[in-house]
Amino acid sequence: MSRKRFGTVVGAIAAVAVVMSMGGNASGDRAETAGARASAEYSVLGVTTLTQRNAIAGTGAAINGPEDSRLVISATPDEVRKIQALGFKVIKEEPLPSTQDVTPQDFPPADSAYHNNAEMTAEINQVVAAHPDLINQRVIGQSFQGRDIVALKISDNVGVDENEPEVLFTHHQHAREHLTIEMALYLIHLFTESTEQRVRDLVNSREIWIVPDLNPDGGEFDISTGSYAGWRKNRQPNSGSSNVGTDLNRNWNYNWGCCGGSSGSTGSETYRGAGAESSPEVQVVANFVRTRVVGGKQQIVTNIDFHTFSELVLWPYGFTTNDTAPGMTTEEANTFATLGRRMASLNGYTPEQSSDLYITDGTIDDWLWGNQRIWSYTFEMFPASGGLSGFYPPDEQIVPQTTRNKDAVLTFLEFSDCPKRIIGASCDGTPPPPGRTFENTTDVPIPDNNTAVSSPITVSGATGNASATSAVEVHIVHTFRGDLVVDLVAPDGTVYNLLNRQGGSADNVDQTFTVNLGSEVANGTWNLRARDAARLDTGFINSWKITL
Ligand code: 0X9
Ligand code: CA
Ligand code: CA
Ligand code: CA
Ligand code: ZN
Repeated sequence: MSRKRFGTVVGAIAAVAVVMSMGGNASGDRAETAGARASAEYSVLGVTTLTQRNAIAGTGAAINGPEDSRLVISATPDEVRKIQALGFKVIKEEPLPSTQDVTPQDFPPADSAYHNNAEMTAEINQVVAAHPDLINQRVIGQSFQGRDIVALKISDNVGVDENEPEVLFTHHQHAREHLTIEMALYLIHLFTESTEQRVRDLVNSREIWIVPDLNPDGGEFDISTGSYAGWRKNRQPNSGSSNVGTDLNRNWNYNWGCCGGSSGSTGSETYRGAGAESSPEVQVVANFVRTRVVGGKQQIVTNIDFHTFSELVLWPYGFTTNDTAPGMTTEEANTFATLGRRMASLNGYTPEQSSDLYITDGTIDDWLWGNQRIWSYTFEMFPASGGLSGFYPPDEQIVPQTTRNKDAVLTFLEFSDCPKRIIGASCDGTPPPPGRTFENTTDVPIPDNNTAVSSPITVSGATGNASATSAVEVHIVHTFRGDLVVDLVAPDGTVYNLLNRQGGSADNVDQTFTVNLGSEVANGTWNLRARDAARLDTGFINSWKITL
C-alpha cells in the first residue's frame, strides 16, 4: 500500500517546486521570498511623467501605484540601485500597519469552492444567525498573527451547560490541509440543518464542540500568492533563525519531543517548537480543553482531529509502537481499535494505531488521551496516496469527501457517551447487563435458487428495548458470485436490511453492522435472513451474533 511518509512529502515539495512556486508579490512573507527575489516596497520621489515611470519600470521593478508625486514600487536591491543611478531618490516603505504578514488572497479560481478564513467566518456567522437556539460561537484566543481562533458549540439548549457527553472536533492544524476546514463546515451544516431523526437525537443528547481552524495564519499564507505554497506549520518566527513556523501537531504537552517523532530543527516540517505549547495556537486550544474540566471531571469524552491525506483512521499512542503503555490498558487499546475499525468500515479508510504510520510525539491525540483521558482519533482524509498535490484535491472533491464521513461521525457520536460499550464494557463501574449478546453458530445452507433462509436467535429474560447501537455480527461463507441480500428480522417482523449486494465477485461476508433497534422490544425471536440472488453459487450462514 502506498502511504504518505515525511520523506516522500518533503521530496515531493522539491520535485514540484516549479509548479508550486510563489507568485511575485508575497509582499509580507519576507523570510520566504528573501532567497528568491528579496523584493520589498519602496517609494520613488519626484515622479510625475510617463517617461519617468517607464524608465523606472525598465529596471524591472514592479509599479504598484502613484501616490502624489511618489511612485510606490516593489523592487529588489539591484533594481533600487538602478533607479538611484537614474537620479531618483528612493525611500523604503514601512511594512503595512498590520499584525498580519500576508495579504490574504484566495484559492485559485478552479478551487473557488474552498473557503479562505474570511469566507469560513462568514459562513459560520450565517449558520449561527440562522440557528441561535442550536449553535453559538466563542473566540477562545488568537493565532500568532492575531487571527481569532473560535470554538462552536452545537446542542439543544445550546446556551446551557447541560449534563450531556461533550464531543470535540478539531480541524486544520496543518496549513495546507484545507479539506479539513470544509469537513468542519459540512459538520456544522449537518448538525444544524439535517431533519434526520438520527442526527437530531445525537445533537440533542450531546454537546458538540467544533474548532474549525487551529492554524488560520498558515492557511492564509498557503494561499496568499494565488498559487499553493505547500505550507504545513504555523507562521510563528523562531528566534535566532530565519526559518518560520512550528508544526502544531508536534507541540502538544504529552511526551513532547520524547521519541524521535519530531524535530528540534527550526527548518524542519516537523519542528516541535521551543517548548511544549510554545505555539499560541496549541496553547489556546489546550487551554480551552482544560476549561472543560468541570468539578474535577473532563466533560469532553471523545475527539476527532481532521487531517489530510492517506484515508486513515488513527488512534493513540503515536509515541510508541507498543499497543499498551502507561495510561493505555489492554481494554482501552481494544476500545480504540474496535471503534476505530468500525468507523473505518463506514468511510472506507484504513484503521491502525497512529504509530503504525510513523512514530510521532507531541501530537494532539496523544495529549488528549494521555493527559486528558479523551478518546481521540485522527482522521486522514482523501486522497489515499499521492505527493504534495495530494493536499490540494480539486474542489469537486469537497462534497464527496466530506459526506463520505457522515456515517463514521454519527456512529462516533453514538458511542461518545461510553466508547467502551463497543467492546461490551460499561462506563459507570457496574458490569454490563448480563446476557445481552446472543449467538447462533448452526450452519444454515443458502440454496442457489433465490430462496430466503433464516437463522433464528430467541431472546428471553431481557428487559426493555434493544439498543440504538445494536451490533449484528454476520459470518456467511459464500462463493462467486456474491449477490446476497441479508436482513435482520425483528421479533415483530420489522425488516432491517443489512446488505444488498449486486454483482461483483465478492464472496464471504464477515462484517459487523450497527443497527438502531431502539424501538424494538428485546425479547422474542430474531432472524438473520439471507437470500442468494444469483445463479451458479453456493454458501451457508456460518454464524451470527446480536448484541441488544
Ligand atoms: O504527521 C502528522 O501530524 C499526521 N499526518 S499529516 O500528513 N496530516 O501531517 C499524522 C499524525 C499521526 N500520528 C498521530 N495522530 N499521533
Ligand atoms: Ca473546480
Ligand atoms: Ca444540550
Ligand atoms: Ca456539559
Ligand atoms: Zn496534518
